[in-house]
Amino acid sequence: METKEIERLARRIVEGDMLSVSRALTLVENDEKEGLKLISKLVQSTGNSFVVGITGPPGVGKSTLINRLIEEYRNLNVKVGVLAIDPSSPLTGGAFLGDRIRMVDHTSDKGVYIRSMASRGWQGGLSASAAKAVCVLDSAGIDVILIETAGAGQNDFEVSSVSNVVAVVLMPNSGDVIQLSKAGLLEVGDIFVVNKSDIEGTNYFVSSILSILGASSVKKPVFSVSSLSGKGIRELFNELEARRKKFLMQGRENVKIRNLAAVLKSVAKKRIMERFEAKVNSGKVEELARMAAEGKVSLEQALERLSS
Ligand SMILES: Nc1nc2c(ncn2[C@@H]2O[C@H](COP(=O)(O)OP(=O)(O)O)[C@@H](O)[C@H]2O)c(=O)[nH]1
Ligand SMILES: [Mg+2]
Repeated sequence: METKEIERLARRIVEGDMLSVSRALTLVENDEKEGLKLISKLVQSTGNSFVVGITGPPGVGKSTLINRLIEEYRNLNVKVGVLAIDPSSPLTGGAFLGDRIRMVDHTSDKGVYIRSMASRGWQGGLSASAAKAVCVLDSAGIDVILIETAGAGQNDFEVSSVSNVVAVVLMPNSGDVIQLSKAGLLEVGDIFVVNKSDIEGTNYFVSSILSILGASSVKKPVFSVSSLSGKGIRELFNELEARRKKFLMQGRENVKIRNLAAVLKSVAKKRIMERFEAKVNSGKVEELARMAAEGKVSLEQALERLSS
C-alpha cells in the first residue's frame, strides 16, 4: 500500500468510518510494516478508549457476559468495540464461530463493532496484533474496547499490557481455586466475576476466592453475576464505569504512550521469538552444542550467539 493510501485510510478511520476500520484491522493482522505505518499516522488521535480485558477459562460465559455489557453501554450511548481473540487452531489458523454467534444480538447497531482475531503465533499468546487493533479502534472514536481472551496462562498476562482493567471470569465449580491461583489467573485480575451464579455452589465458590484474595480483595472486588438472567450485571457495570471515569481524568498523553508501549512490546516480542525459532530450526543450537562439547566455545558464548 502506498504512503498516500495509508494516509487516506488513516483519515477515514479518524472520521469514524467503520469499513475503513475493518480494512485497517486486516492490515495490522497481515502486514507488520504497513500496519505500523498506519499506527504512526493514527497515534495522535488515540488515548480516549477505555480497554477492558475479559479473560478466563473457555465456557465460563465471557461472550455471554460481553453481550450484557454491550447492552449496558449502549443504554448510555457509549460506543463499544469487541476484540475476540481466539485460540488459534493449527489447522485453520482461524477463530471459532461460537463467539460471533453469541454476540450477534448487536450486529445491526452502528455503535457496536465486533471483530474476531486469531491469536496465531507461538504458544497461543495474545495476538501480536491486538495492541495495534486497540490503537485503530481508539482513533476511530470507540469509547470502550472489550477484549475477550480465552484460556489461562500466557494470554492473560499479555492482556494486562493492553487493558486498563482486567476482569477475570470464572464460574462455580470451575475447579480448585488454588489451581486458579497457581495458573496466574488471580494475579492478573483487577476484578473477578463469578458468572453463572444461577447454578449451585456460587456462594461457596465466591467465599473461597475471597479468602484466597485475602487483604487484596479490598482493591479486587468479586462480583457474582448471571449473564443468562442479567442478575448482578448492573453492579459490575457500575464498577467498570467508575473506573472509566477515573481513566478519563488521566492525561491523554500518558494513555497514548502506554498504548504505543504495548504495540512496541508485542511486536518486539514477536520478532525476537521469530528470530529465535529460525535459529532453532536451522540447526544452530546443535552446531553451538557441538562447539561447546569440543571446548571451542564456552556455554556462555554459545548462549550469547543464540540469543543475540
Ligand atoms: N447457567 C448459565 N449459563 C450461562 C451463563 N452465561 C453463559 N452461560 C452458558 O455457558 C456457555 C458458554 O458461554 P460462552 O459465553 O460461550 O463462554 P466463553 O467460552 O467463556 O465465551 C453457553 O452455553 C452459555 O449459554 C449464566 O450466567 N448461567
Ligand atoms: Mg467466548
